[in-house]
Amino acid sequence: MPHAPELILSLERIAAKIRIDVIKMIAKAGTGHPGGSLSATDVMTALYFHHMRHDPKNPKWEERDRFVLSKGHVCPALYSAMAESGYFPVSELMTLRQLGTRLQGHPAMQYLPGLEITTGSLGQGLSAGLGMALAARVGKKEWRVYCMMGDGENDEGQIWEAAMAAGHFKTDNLTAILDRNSLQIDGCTENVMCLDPIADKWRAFGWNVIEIDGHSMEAIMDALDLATTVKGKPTIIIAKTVKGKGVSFMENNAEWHGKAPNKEQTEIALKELEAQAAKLGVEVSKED
Ligand SMILES: Cc1ncc(C[n+]2csc(CCOP(=O)(O)OP(=O)(O)O)c2C)c(N)n1
Ligand SMILES: [Mg+2]
Repeated sequence: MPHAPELILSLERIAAKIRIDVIKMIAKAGTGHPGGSLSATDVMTALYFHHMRHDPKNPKWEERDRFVLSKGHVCPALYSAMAESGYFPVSELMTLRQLGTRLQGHPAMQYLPGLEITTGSLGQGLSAGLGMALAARVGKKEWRVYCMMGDGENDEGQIWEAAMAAGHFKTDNLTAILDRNSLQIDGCTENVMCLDPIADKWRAFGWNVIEIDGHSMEAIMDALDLATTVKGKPTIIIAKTVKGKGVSFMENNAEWHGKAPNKEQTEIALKELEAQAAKLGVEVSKED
């Protein structure tokens, strides 16, 4: 069923805010990963603000859907989605990477309620998500598992062990999202370790594959809906994205994988993102 234009617009507005948060957080910390945070923002927004069943005021709610951020380095986007949806105060975002913060440089579940798992060492999230999905099946639970991976992360062998097992066990309550921004830490994914034909590879492991524009809110919402209807296999949504999306000098530039913008660069980035937000009708407060 098509989604109402007002819903799509409201999600686009939230995504615009999250991108602003991401830049402010990383700039304040002086360290972090903006590129992959900005590419993952739209999918994460759709999950946290519409698609997933969860209760920010009750993070341990047994019936909640589970989200696993396997590419843990992009946690600024996750923290912002969590704060903006009510897990903790938005003001806490500015503690990213400070000593003693709950918002560690990679997600640490022992500190922050709402995180399902500690990640950062790439390659492990899909295995954990698969375990959760199987646990739901054994417990006859309705909840679903969503696992977001990076494309560079798909170089990890453990991903393919989990992929094979998920296909074998026909875990149709598991939806993976591949943030296909075509860049990783050292440059173009196809030069570091050729992934294509990536869709065929996942299909060969027994997965239903949906390929979308990962910045089209409409396409993201349709794909997430479709994934829940597929029976007998897990689904992977290959979301074609732009690393650094929304900030002109960060877009498609591997240099911005894991570095904070300086003062001037932050000003330019925020000006661009705030203009995009304003176009969508978001009121941007200068004090935030
Ligand atoms: C096991 C492991 N090896 C290496 C790293 C260092 N590392 C951090 S991010 C990254 C690149 C990830 O690229 P990708 O998955 O494409 O992430 P994105 O482009 O979404 O930022 C690497 C190699 C790590 N975190 N874990
Ligand atoms: Mg990548």
